[in-house]
Amino acid sequence: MAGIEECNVVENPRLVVRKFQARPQHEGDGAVVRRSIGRLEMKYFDPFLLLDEFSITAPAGFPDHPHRGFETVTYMLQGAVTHEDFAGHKGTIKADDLQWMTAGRGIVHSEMPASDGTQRGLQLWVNLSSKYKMIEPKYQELQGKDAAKASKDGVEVRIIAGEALGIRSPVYTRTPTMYLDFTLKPKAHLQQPIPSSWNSFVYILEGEGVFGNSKSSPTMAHHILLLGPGDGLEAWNNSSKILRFVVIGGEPLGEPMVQFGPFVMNTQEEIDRTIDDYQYCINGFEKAKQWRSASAIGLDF
Ligand code: FJH
Ligand code: FE
Repeated sequence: MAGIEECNVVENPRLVVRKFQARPQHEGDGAVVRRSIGRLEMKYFDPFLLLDEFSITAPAGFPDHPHRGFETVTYMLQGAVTHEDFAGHKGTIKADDLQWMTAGRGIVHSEMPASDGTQRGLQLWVNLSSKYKMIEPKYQELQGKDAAKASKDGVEVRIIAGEALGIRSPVYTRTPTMYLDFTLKPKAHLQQPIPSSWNSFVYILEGEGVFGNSKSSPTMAHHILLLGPGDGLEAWNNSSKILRFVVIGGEPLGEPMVQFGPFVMNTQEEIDRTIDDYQYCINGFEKAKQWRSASAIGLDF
């Protein structure tokens, strides 16, 4: 009977259809990432191209490199990274800060640890539909203190994109996307609506939780859980410790996708043109000519 104690916001909970551990792998210059989406077994979960959890110490990082055709979403959990692009846009992304970067027709940038100690964060790559792949690059940047937050009954949420507990994020998503960072106290239970036509998954950051079906066995940190059909997620923290995880969902683009490393287009012909554009510094890559980041030159930021 719904409605006596609480109104059921999820009537048809999504079940976990696939689950795997994101194991560490080498990336960039001496960096190690735990890649869940974007590795061989899970090349594309439309519209998501990649999810990396990164935990590094200087001097490892991601020196000058290009992107075209998608968005990178960098969310720091601990420490900080500095970034700098070929158009002079630069800054530091600190713990709890968000950078939503629309690479569009082209960005060349560096992402390097900003301080000593461990830097921990997530980077998500969201594909763009053909009509947005060649738009001018754009940034949406939000400091942790300005992030949308809500809490209720032992559930705390930071709303990076989309809506939870009646609060909306100010971030604009060209590919309709939700991105929620939940912390559940021991014994807390969550019901989070997710549009039925969207692809969605959970990535666990800390602790262990039960997802989809209250009788399923608990899953630990660094695991990704792909969710099946339904109108939302149910999760339980049956442990005696904090449970922290992100829930990410997006409307599938349903378009052909061809990827060559940091370039993501719709056809092989567009990829070939992109490789030429980057090599000859044209069609959006003009500023790459003779540009090197301060970190590549060895200057202090
Ligand atoms: C050389 N220079 C290889 C190179 C590769 C790259 C790359 C990186 C991230 C990332 C992941 C997590 C994060 C929060 C802080 C960033 C990623 C994060 C994904 C690829 C292909 C650069 C220079 C290189 O960037 O920011 O957590 N992940 C996919 N690779 C590079 O960016 C060799 C000499
Ligand atoms: Fe990058």
